[in-house]
Amino acid sequence: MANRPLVFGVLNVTPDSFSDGGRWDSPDSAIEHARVMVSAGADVIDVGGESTRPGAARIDDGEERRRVEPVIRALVADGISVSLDTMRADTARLGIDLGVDYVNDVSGGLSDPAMLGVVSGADVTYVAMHWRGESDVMDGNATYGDVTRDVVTELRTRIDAAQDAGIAPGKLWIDPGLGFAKTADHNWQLLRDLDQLVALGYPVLVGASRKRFLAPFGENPADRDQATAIISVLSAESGAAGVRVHDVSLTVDALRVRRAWWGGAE
Ligand code: PMM
Repeated sequence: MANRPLVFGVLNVTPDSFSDGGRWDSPDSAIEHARVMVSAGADVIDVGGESTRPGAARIDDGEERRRVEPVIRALVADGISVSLDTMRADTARLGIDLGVDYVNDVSGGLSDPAMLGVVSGADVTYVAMHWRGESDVMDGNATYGDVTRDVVTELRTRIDAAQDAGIAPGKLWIDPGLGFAKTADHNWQLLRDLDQLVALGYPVLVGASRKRFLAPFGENPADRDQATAIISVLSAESGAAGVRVHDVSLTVDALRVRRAWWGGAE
């Protein structure tokens, strides 16, 4: 039986994320929500201080650090494994100093030229997501010959850049970047072909949770959690090492069903 993927609980400390914007933008409410996700079985909490929803404009980097710092401090003090979702090297450096285990960079090192160097000098795992430009332009970059082949090729260049910068192969994850410069059809094809990303030899993180391509299963983002949990199981079947989700409890439950299916003890 394949291993259970790690469950990354999404914690957007932002006023404007598409799926949960504004719900956890005070440190106390964010910390409380993270604890609830950990009780529900989250292995890692992915803290983000800047929205990457389509069309979003960038925020000031000081503002990003101000949003995430108190939350990371509290979660690390609780012994919770933290991933920091940032495209900025200075924010990553702060997270590293505070003790995060993962730096999750949706730009795969393309947004900030200092990022790979900052990460390579630290004892953290780097998640390189497939990306084709800032949120305000990405929808215009959703043109591919064959989306899986192109994403694999572009991720390979990010893997090479990470290794050239000194990031150890054992400290690198990759992510297809569902919804980032991708149409619904592109997302489904990437999910269908997930084994081709897994074949690159790095742990693969899948972030489908509540995204627009799941709109046929729920008009509002929070109504897409069942569809998300099913994708978590199907991703696990294709060899994903992690799933990034808003509703931790549904995904953990679905992964328990998968475990029982394969004869694992409950
Ligand atoms: N998606 C979002 C933000 N960060 N990080 C990774 N590694 N993969 C993703 O798919 C991803 C991400 C956008 O979703 P949100 O607004 O719900 O956080």
